[in-house]
Amino acid sequence: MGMTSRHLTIVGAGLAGALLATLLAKRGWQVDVFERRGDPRVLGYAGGRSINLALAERGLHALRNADADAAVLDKAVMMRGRMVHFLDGSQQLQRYGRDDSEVIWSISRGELNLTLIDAAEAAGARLHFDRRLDHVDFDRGIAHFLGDGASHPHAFTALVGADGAGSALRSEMGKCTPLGERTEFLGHGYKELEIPPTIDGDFQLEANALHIWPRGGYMCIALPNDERTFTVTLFLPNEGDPSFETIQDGADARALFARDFADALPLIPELESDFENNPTGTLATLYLERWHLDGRAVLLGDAAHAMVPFHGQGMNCAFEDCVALANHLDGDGDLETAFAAFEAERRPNALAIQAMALENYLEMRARVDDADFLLQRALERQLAERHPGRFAPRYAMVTFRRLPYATAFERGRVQRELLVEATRGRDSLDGIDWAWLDAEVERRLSPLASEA
Ligand code: FAD
Ligand code: 8RB
Repeated sequence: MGMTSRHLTIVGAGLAGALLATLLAKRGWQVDVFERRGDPRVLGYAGGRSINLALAERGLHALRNADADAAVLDKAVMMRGRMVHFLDGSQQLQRYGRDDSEVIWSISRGELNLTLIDAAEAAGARLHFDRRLDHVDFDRGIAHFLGDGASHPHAFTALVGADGAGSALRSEMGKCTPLGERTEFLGHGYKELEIPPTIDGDFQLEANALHIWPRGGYMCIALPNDERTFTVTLFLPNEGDPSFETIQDGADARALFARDFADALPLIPELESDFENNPTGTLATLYLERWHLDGRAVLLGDAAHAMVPFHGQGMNCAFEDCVALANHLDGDGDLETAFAAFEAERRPNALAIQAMALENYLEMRARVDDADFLLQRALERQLAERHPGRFAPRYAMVTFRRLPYATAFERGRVQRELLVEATRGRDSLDGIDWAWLDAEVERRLSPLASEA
């Protein structure tokens, strides 16, 4: 966009907003960012509890684009695989990748947000804290922000909505043009609990893993923090037994843990108060038919496509959105062309990762300890080794590679069919017809493109 007005206004200095501001400011754009909360560098990060996120290759690649990868990885904890905790207390590490070059990273949301806000400011973006978007006059090009007990009008060229799942900009856009918005609730919720360090200051569980307690209809997970704590998330249905209807207070939670998560129970000293004081989160997928309002506004990240958490890709996808939007904005077209091209590129990919995230809940809670699943997984690894240029496990395509999510979804479907056909009726890989399988891999799967 080689014109005079390379100016944009970003709503939200969360994960996507702060990264996008950095990317655009580095490319010479004038960027204003308005954030509802106060400056976390002054106030300390709001939210208090240590919440961690899994960072994977897509997110890391976006951070590299902003030169923020080193600062983030400095405080990250490597997770090599899922540590499955069985009902009898035994554990098994299932590696995510081939070696330590294929891992995911547990990072603190608060620290990450601080790092990105510093990067945005250093790159020249103007940040405005305590400014909540209230309403937008699209005809006059004026957005009204509330803060410090006053209303602050701001004349904009275009608005970018990085204001999260409850996006105020999305509702303002929806008043001008129908966005075809639909929210699908999962019917399961979550509760966060904490595992502190031992008295000697050590991790109470294997530090370099994402822990999973699969229990069929529900599960717990735990991610390590660099202060040597773990954040545990209990996922339960909203109704049925057990559910957030039957598990109401701390005593109910203790009884559930004693029965189903017995090895975790002694590690969570504040189970009752964590359960009673922390809010129960809801889980939903947000679908929109349109993400932009001509050249005046566009949505990205959770504001455009909130998803369930089970692939750990919400932030990773939001970061990938930021790089894509910055690239489209660097083209020769006007803002409307860039926004439309961004939406056309990213919406099919958002739909694919939303679907894969829903599918991964079933895999995590019900299949990681299932014999058919483990056999298919064993075959999948062998095929990936025999055909590194064609066959990559879907988890690896999503987590360690950067091919479009929609491509990973489609290739994953073809691979799954092959795995199911080849293992049907078997309980081991003995007697597998490798010649047939090798030929089918070549016939059904085109070579994987390199992503350098
Ligand atoms: P957000 O990060 O939510 O940022 C929105 C920002 O907008 C906030 O700063 C907010 O204060 C601000 N804002 C809101 N309304 C207004 C307004 N009206 N005016 C001005 N500012 C406003 N993803 C992963 O990839 N891996 C994980 O392991 C993972 N774990 C997660 C764990 C938890 C507990 C949760 C809740 C989410 C997790 N996610 C994870 C998802 C990830 O957090 C989101 O996908 C990601 O934060 C989306 O970024 P965003 O910038 O779109 O939204
Ligand atoms: N949002 C994650 C994975 C995949 C792990 C695997 C899963 C908690 C809320 Cl549930 C979950 C994964 O397949 O073995 N990678 O990263 C992160 C996850 O949950 C995060 C911490 C989370 N996200 C609301 C709660």
